[in-house]
Amino acid sequence: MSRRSFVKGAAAGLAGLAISPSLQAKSKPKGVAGNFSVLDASKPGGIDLYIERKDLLIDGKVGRPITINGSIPGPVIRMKEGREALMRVHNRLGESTSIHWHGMLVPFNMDGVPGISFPGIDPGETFTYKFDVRQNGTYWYHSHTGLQEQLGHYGQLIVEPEDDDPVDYDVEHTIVLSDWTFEDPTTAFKKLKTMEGYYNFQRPTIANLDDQVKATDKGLMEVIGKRLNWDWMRMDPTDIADITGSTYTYLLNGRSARENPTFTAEPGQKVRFRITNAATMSYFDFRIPGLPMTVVNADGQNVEPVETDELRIAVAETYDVVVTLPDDKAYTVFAEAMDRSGYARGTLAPKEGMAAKVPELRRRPMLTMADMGMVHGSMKMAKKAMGGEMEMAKPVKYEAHDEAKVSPIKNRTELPVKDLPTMVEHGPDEHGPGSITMAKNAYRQFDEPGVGLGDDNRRVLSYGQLKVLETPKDRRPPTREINLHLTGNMHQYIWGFNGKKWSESQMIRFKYGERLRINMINDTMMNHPIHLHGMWMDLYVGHEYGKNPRKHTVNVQPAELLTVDITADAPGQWAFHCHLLYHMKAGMFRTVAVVRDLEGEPIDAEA
Ligand SMILES: [Cu+2]
Repeated sequence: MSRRSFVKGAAAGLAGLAISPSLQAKSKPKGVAGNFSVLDASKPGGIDLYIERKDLLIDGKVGRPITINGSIPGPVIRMKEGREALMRVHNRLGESTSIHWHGMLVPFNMDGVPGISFPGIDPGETFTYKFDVRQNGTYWYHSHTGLQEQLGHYGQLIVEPEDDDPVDYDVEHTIVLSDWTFEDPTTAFKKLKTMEGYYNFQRPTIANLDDQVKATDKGLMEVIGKRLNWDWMRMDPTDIADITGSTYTYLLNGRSARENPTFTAEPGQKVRFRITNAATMSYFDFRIPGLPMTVVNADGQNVEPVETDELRIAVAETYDVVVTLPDDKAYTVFAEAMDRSGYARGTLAPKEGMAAKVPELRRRPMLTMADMGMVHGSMKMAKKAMGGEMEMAKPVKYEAHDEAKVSPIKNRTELPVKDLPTMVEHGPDEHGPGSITMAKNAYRQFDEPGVGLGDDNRRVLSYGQLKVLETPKDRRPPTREINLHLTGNMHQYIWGFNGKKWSESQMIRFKYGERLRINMINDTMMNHPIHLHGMWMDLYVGHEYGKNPRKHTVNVQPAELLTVDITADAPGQWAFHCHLLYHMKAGMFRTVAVVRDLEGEPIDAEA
């Protein structure tokens, strides 16, 4: 390479960064986050992916992420439906690694979860992933090893349809949202374990009571009274996120808000954004001020187009939206962290170098008693109400109980598929110290956009608006149901299901070929994005049964009762877990075994 071309290359790599030449020389940055490539895994011979620790400039500072082919996020991997995909993954780390293809239906030994579906990829080793692609849409991939995902080990995955794409668009852009920290993720996890609320600097205090009065439209005495109530419960109404912008830099395609990554289109063109939330702990509220968005795809599945102004994207979900660039102006692509502690941002414009006004962060939302299921009546009414009663689960001696006990095996009678109960009351059963609080009631919330949304005259997407474009093959009514409580103890940072961590739990068994139902009951005051590997979850949102959306990740809101139906058509054993990385690490994880009989071992699970 000539010196001239080298200099040109380096300048291009640093474009858009406000860095003085002297700083460039001193820190010798090896590259900038966000310079990722596009690879075709369906081409003959497949592709090679190199996992490597590397210094990169992130938000202008030197970080040491886990890169894939030299970048964070990793390359956009494209595949074709009906063809084989082949990826050779080379581990150049000093530790084991893995790649999980999130939302893809693959044989279990290609699913990439160490300890569940394969042993992991040792340092210096190469693992070849090979599978037939049987679906299309927007997906993503990431490490399923330790806390590697926090270090940048993720990327987008796009599967092109075999037949005509029902989505009409002129230009396509990919968006990977994530949360980066310059801290060691292991240190962050330790802080969460030992210092409750460590990253939550926005908690209400006497000093900011005035702000709270403004934020909630309540009188001072009422706010103080409410605050005392929360204190008594040893909970915190600002527990919106465990980790916040105090440590996180929110990234869009590896770029910080001030780096302003730009997406170009001609005025009049229809732009399809494929959006993945690859963050470990952060939900984003996504909007493009001034442009209505048409949602066309959710979790890789085409949906009936629905127009909206804003959508909340839970960790691990994907959405595709189509917008039309109306003129030769710039529009801000804005992804605000759910707890309002920061944002990721880009620009849609006819050319590079343009920018529009960046909206201000909104006020941090406050949880209400209703979010803890403390108020009777409809959620809409309840969210406006204050006060109410609180039931505390007494921290009784831990008593192991069989998951099968809460998973009654019904006779093969068909369960209803319409007009399911709108509310359940929490029974007298205790989940042990793994669940410090219980919502007294859990409610259907599929028409609720979520805490902090829907109050500012914007249309906000809710799950209830999602309808599959084409009814999937198997919509038999389920014949068996399992109740799964989402439980947690924030003070000890224990997260689990039915009061138990993964290490204390048994496999959840699905019978091969059956249709079964899981009722998730969120006993905690946090949102949890629950992900099932290998099989779809048909999400009950009250439509005609064939129209309910199909998801790989479902967000369960505080005190929500949420129901999914599943066809157990994937032999082997699979991961089923909360996709908040530190919740998963703390134990909010189950092994699902697809078995021939409900007492038996997983089918073909010798790997
Ligand atoms: Cu969780």
